[in-house]
Amino acid sequence: MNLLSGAKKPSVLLALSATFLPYVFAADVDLDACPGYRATNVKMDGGRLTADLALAGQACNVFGQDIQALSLSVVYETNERIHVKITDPASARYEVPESVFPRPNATGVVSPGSAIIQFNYTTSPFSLSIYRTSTHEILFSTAPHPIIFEPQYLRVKTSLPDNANIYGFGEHTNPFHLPTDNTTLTLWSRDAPGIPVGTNLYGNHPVYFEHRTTGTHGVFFLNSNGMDIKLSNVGGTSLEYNTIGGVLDFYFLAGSETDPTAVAEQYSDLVGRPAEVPYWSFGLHQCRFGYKDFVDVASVISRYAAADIPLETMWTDIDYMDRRRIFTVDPQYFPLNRMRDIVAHLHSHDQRYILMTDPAIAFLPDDPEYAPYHRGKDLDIYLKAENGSELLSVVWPGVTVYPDWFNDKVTEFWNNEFQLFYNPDTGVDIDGAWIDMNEPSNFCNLPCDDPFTQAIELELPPSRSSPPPDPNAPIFGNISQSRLRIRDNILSPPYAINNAAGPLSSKTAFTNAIHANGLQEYNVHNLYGTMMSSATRDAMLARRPGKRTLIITRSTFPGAGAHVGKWLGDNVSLWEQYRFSIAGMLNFATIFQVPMVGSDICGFDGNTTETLCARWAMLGAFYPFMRNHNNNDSISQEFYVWDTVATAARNAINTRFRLLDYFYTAFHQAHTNGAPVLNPLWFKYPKDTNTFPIDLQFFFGDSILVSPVTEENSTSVDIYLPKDIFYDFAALAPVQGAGSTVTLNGVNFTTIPLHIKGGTVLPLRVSSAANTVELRKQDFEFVIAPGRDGSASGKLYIDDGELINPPQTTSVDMNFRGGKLDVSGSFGFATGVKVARVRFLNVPNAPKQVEVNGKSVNNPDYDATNKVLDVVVNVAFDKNLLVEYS
Ligand SMILES: *[C@@H]1O[C@H](CO)[C@@H](O)[C@H](O)[C@H]1NC(C)=O
Ligand SMILES: *[C@@H]1O[C@H](CO)[C@@H](O)[C@H](O)[C@H]1NC(C)=O
Ligand SMILES: *[C@@H]1O[C@H](CO)[C@@H](O)[C@H](O)[C@H]1NC(C)=O
Ligand SMILES: *[C@@H]1O[C@H](CO)[C@@H](O)[C@H](O)[C@H]1NC(C)=O
Ligand SMILES: *[C@@H]1O[C@H](CO)[C@@H](O)[C@H](O)[C@H]1NC(C)=O
Ligand SMILES: *[C@@H]1O[C@H](CO)[C@@H](O)[C@H](O)[C@H]1NC(C)=O
Ligand SMILES: *[C@@H]1O[C@H](CO)[C@@H](O)[C@H](O)[C@H]1NC(C)=O
Ligand SMILES: *[C@@H]1O[C@H](CO)[C@@H](O)[C@H](O)[C@H]1NC(C)=O
Ligand SMILES: CC(=O)N[C@H]1CO[C@H](CO)[C@@H](O)[C@@H]1O
Repeated sequence: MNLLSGAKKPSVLLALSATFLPYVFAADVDLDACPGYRATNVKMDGGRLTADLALAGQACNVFGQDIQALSLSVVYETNERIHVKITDPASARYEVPESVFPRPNATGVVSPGSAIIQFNYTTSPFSLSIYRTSTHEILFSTAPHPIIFEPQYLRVKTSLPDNANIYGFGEHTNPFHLPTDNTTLTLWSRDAPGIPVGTNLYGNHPVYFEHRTTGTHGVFFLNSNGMDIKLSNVGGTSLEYNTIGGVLDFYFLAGSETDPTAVAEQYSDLVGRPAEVPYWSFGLHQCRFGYKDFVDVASVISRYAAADIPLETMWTDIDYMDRRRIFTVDPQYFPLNRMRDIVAHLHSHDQRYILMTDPAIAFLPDDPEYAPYHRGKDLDIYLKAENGSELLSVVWPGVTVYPDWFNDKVTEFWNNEFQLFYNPDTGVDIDGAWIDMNEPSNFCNLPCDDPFTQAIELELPPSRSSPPPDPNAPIFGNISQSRLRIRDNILSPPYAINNAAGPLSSKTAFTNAIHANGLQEYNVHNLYGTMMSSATRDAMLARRPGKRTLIITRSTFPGAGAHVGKWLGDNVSLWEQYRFSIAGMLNFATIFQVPMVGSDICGFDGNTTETLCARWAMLGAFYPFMRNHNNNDSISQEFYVWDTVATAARNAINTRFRLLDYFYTAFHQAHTNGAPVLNPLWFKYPKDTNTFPIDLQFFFGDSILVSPVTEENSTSVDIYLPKDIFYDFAALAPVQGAGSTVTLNGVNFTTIPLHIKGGTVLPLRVSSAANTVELRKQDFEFVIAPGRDGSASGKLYIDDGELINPPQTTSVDMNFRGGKLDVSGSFGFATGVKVARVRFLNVPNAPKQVEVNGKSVNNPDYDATNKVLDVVVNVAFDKNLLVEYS
């Protein structure tokens, strides 16, 4: 949530103080005229290369003094990964701490002879390139653009193929296929109301994948400083990094010449694989800012039940807090005993509860009642201003302080607060966590020299606008590192990144704040949200040891997915944002290794409409994280509010639930090897250039092609079908794709077009259920959708859905060829359900003979129109299974 949402005084918000900022955009200097470096003392030793780099001419000093001498280190870390690092040997510069981003273990160095990409260089001026061993195709090359290395400005520029296919870099509202024509992508965590197109948003992922018909590779720049990444077509397509600190630390990932999945897997080797989430996380989540009291929250739960829409998890935003102070409940509006009643009701109905926790803590040194502040003060865990006092900011409760995630005692503090406030016996027994405002966000306008007055002007905390409920109101009734050199300009560096908030410290913590380990906020700003994420995961694990966590954060850095999931922030109820949500989600799920992702369904800011909400409920059923969330001053948008939306939601959740074990299996796969849970079309059709720009269709898992209607009031959609065989998900009839666009007409407001990709054996639950606990009691069916070669395969993974290390698991492979389906694997986890039936698609004629485990089946059902053979099986799903027809 953001202040604009509930804004009382926009004029105060927009007033940026002019006294603070000598804020200038980078002058149009000819960076290519800089001298660059000359390589000397080049030493090669197997897969390691080192060299000295000396400034190769007159310093250009564009944004500071050029550093005269640098060190180059190149390591072939694996056959698919080369690590290139350029540092200043004379001075210890900031590098992303190991504690936040653990480097991959050096398992030894491989020989370049076995590597599938190679490092190459020129000596003077020094330039580096990476090329594919097999084809000598150049993937990255800094020639002829000199490297620039100054105290607060570092620049690397690579040439790219014309109109290169670049994906990644985030977090942004941009097409998935990034425009290369004059695009600047700025990385600097920012509370970004409305997630405006082309501006820096909450998180930072300096990684891209480049796709060519000859292969896909990836480049990860390990740097947490503010930066601008520029794509340009001037003088040939190029990509330029401009960062205001740290070192040049690049990992080049070879990817593969044939399968884009390989580069995702290699990136997961580097940043960590996604944490698994509990099975229930995939149920429907309902949230909004503006539920006014506990009666309101309870009535939403009841209304979902009455509307027969499977609500899995109820959420509450900051409304529950006493004067917006974290780790408190409002004694009148959300009294603890009634909150506990709500949680008890949810848990007894196999439903869950999640509350928001912000990082900022109300600064109340004179109020002994607010114990969390004092406990933090006693442990001395708050982020400090440059002069050593607590850094003050203004967030929801008024004047606030920030926990310093680098402090040695912060885990003790955070775990303890979670144990106390979220205590199952005495507190609010949450099932997951939601962490927001962790850029960190600050409402104080620069220069913020009087946060107390600003808090008053902004009316923070706001007073409540409704009277408190009767405390006994009935609910659930029947309804209706080392410091930087002093000469560095930490507040206003010479190169001004294109931060949409203006100066670096605007609307966030001051960049001259000092962390407990001496690091300056200037360098580690972009890590705050990800560090809060790991700390919150630790706190949730301490509450429920051994159990998987569902934690949803706003700000992320590479590696975040190993701890948390992500929602795409404060979007707007607009068709444009409904469309953009797919690209945003593909970035996180496919590129950044943060697969538990979704956008606020029906939109957060502004008023949604019935048809937008209906279409969005159905698209949202194919987000990994499915949550309806809404703002304080918007009209209600729970799915039961309109009949069309309720029907749309029921239909789509029905399909999502039937597919849930298929998707759960994909998630387990992602956790195991980094293969994405969502796939852009080009991941599956890498040679089909028509697929490269597509970001309004995607695959849910490997095989379900989702093609939502994308225009307001429209009941038709133009979809691209690659040259392959597909099956309509509803009718199961074959659809031949021709590598062309097809118009689907008559797509009403309760339908979303879905196709099964040929070559798939889909494991489905035979029916949906009211929640995921009930869903797990439904039988399975297998749908066999043969590919062009007549074969099909699939996987199914099942465990208890709760434990990080489940003792028993069931893992089966389904293979179909020549009329024979073979389901085999291990059945360690007892599902207690049966395989009810098997449906074979694209069967040209009624078969003469059908057998299940060698026993002949009488009168199998054959639908000649759709070519579907439906075989009743009804055997316990605890052993291998063979179903064949001839
Ligand atoms: C590296 O190896 C150590 C010791 O085997 C292990 O504790 C650590 O988790 C590993 N780190 C990564 C990033 O894999
Ligand atoms: C490596 O770079 C040198 C200098 O530019 C060039 O002559 C050589 O052809 C390159 N090697 C390969 C295999 O591309
Ligand atoms: C590039 O985009 C910027 C910002 O939108 C604009 O000011 C500039 O004129 C553009 N340059 C070119 C060459 O189009
Ligand atoms: C540190 O600076 C802040 C704001 O500039 C000021 O309010 C505070 O009194 C100072 N603290 C000390 C110990 O000087
Ligand atoms: C709700 O209504 C049902 C059926 O009319 C009844 O059985 C149940 O006791 C009622 N529950 C409450 C809490 O009043
Ligand atoms: C949303 O609708 C409400 C109620 O009709 C109205 O008061 C409000 O101004 C609307 N908001 C916007 C952003 O249009
Ligand atoms: C969609 O229909 C509504 C109601 O008729 C209308 O107000 C709106 O302008 C239409 N939108 C578009 C994009 O045509
Ligand atoms: C919408 O379309 C679906 C699929 O064609 C159909 O089953 C359903 O009855 C339609 N709903 C309405 C209200 O027409
Ligand atoms: C993608 C998109 O439509 N973004 C818009 C969101 O809303 C803000 C205003 O709140 C616009 O500035 C963005 O362009």
